Amino acid sequence: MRIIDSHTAGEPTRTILEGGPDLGSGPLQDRARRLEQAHGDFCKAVLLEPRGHDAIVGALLVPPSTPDCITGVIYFNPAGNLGMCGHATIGLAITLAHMGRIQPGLHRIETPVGIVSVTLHSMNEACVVNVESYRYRKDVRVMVDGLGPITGDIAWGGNWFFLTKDSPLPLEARHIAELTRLSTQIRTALIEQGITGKDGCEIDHIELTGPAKDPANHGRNFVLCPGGAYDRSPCGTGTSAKIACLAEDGQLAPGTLWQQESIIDSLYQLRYEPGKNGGIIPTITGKAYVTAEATLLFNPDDPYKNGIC
Ligand code: PYC
Repeated sequence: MRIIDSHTAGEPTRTILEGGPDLGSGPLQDRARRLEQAHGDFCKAVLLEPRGHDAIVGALLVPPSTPDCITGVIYFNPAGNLGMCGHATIGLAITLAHMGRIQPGLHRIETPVGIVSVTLHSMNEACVVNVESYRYRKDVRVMVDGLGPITGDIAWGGNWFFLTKDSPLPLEARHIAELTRLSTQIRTALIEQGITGKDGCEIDHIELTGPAKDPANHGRNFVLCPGGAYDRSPCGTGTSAKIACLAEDGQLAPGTLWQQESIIDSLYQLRYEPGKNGGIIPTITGKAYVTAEATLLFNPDDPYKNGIC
């Protein structure tokens, strides 16, 4: 199986160029569902140790159903599929440029939650116009064991997020283990208390937000991803959800720059335009670098050929 690895603002993406499972034909959403339901072993084998680790997001290239898209893509992590993925879309664009498959300019990419477009600025920088993002519920209180009540907004940015107003702990890299533990407790409490996104969708990403460390920036976050790893990047879909909340509160005007820091100090630049359905259309700009070109081998005799789960 041929792969190319990259990282976007520190967050890894593994693009699978060939050798993935046969998902049949039809709408991309259906093929994505088949990947999740019937090929969990494949996803874990590609991402987890001993070939990888739990922070990697997989980007499986598939034929698009819409002819003007350069590719279809299904993003997944060890816990299942992602709807959209900001960092992985920037990583994918840089990977395709590295392979000589795309040139600077605008390209459309089909994801299971809609078509996004990506503009390749250079060999290491791209911007993504994300799917329409919106706040679903404001000031939702969840009781968390040992922490008490935590208030946050529920918003969609291509995935579902619970965004706290403040972080219970300073957003500093030395607190990553504790931030991971707290965010996991919040996610568990949301599930136990039946607090969901629209149509009962599970809120699988927790975003602790706070003020920027560098006064040149506008916000900082810690994002817990569904597999239990934290996002090294400022999380493209998570920051889309964040600026959707700011827009609704009248705190960020269309076209205004929002510079978002991650927990490891990496950066994205975002702006938005109003969407057609009352939400916003975010544009996320970031940098990515290719880190490896490889062929993954799966020896049938290897007891860990499906990953260490
Ligand atoms: O950048 O959207 C993102 C993302 C989601 C999960 C990991 N990264």
